[in-house]
Amino acid sequence: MDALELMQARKVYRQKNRVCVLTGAGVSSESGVPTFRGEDGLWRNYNPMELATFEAFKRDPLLVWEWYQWRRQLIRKCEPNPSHRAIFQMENDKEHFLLITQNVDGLHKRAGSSKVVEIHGNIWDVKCITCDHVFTMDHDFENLPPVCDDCGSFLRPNVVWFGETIPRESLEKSMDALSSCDLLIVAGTSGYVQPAASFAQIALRNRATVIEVNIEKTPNAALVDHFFVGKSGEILPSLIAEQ
Ligand code: BJW
Ligand code: ZN
Repeated sequence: MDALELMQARKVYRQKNRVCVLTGAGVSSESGVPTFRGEDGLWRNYNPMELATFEAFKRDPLLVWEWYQWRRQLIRKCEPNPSHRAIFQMENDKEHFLLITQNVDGLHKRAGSSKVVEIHGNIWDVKCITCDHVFTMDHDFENLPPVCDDCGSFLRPNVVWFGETIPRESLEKSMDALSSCDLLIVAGTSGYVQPAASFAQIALRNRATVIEVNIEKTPNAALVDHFFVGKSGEILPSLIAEQ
C-alpha cells in the first residue's frame, strides 16, 4: 500500500461530509463468505452465474434452492469483519451517508449499519413467485423447494437474479446518493455486474471523489481518484483512522 496515497485519501475522507459506499462480495470474503468470481465460488461443478436466473429456477427449483440453502447455512456461521465495522463507523462519522451493497448476506446490518440499501436483495427473505408476498425466513426448510402458505406456489429467494431489475425504490435511493455525494468509496466488487458496475462513473460525472479498494485491479481502476490494492478489512479501517 502506498503510504503517501493513503495519507491523501485519509485527508479526503476527513474533509467530505456526503459519503456513499458501494460494496461487493469481496468485503464479506474475510468473513468466510465465498465470492462469485473467485476460485472458491463454484459448487457441484455448476456455474453460480447460471444458477442466478429465473430461467434456472423454473428449470430446476430444487437445484437452485439447494444452492441457496447451502449458502444460507454457510453465511449463518459467518461474522461481520473489520470492513463491515469500518463502514458502520463511516455512517456514524458523516452527516450524509448511504451504503449501497450488492451483498445479500446481511452482514452489514449485523455490524450495525442502518443506512443501507441491499440492491440485490437479502438471502434471508423469500418471495412467492405467484402472489409476490415477501417473508423473512431465516430457518432451514425441511422440504425443498418451500411453498407459499397462501397459494401453494413455490417460494424463491428474494434476491435479484440476472435479467431482473433492481427494485425501484432501491435504485432511486442509490441514484439520489450517487448524484449528491462528494465521496464514493467502492470496495470488494469486480465491477462486471450492471447496474452497480456503473456507479463509480455516475459519481465521477457528478464530481465526487472516488476511492476504490480491491485485492486486484478492476475495470474502474484507471478512472478513480485513488485505487488501493489490498484487503478491504485492512485498508478501510486505516482510511478512517484518526491519524
Ligand atoms: C476483495 C477481497 C478483499 C476479494 N478485499 N477485495 C451486457 C452488458 C451490460 C449488462 C448486461 C449485459 N448482459 C446482461 C446484462 C445485465 C446483467 C449484467 O450486468 N451482466 C454482466 C455480467 C454482463 N445485469 C442484470 O441482469 C441486472 N439487472 C439489470 O441490469 O436490469 C436491467 C436489465 C434487465 C434485463 C436485461 C438487461 C438489463 C441484475 C444483476 C443481478 C446480479 N445478481 C447476483 C446474484 C444475487 C443473488 C445471490 O447472491 O445469489 O448478484 S450475480 C452476483 O454478482 C451477485 C453479486 O452481488 C454480483 C456482483 O458481484 P461482486 O459483488 O462484484 O462479486 P465478485 O465475486 O464478482 O467480485 C468480488 C471482488 O472482490 C473481486 O474483484 C475480488 O478481487 C475482490 N475481493 N476478496 C477487497 N478481502
Ligand atoms: Zn403465494
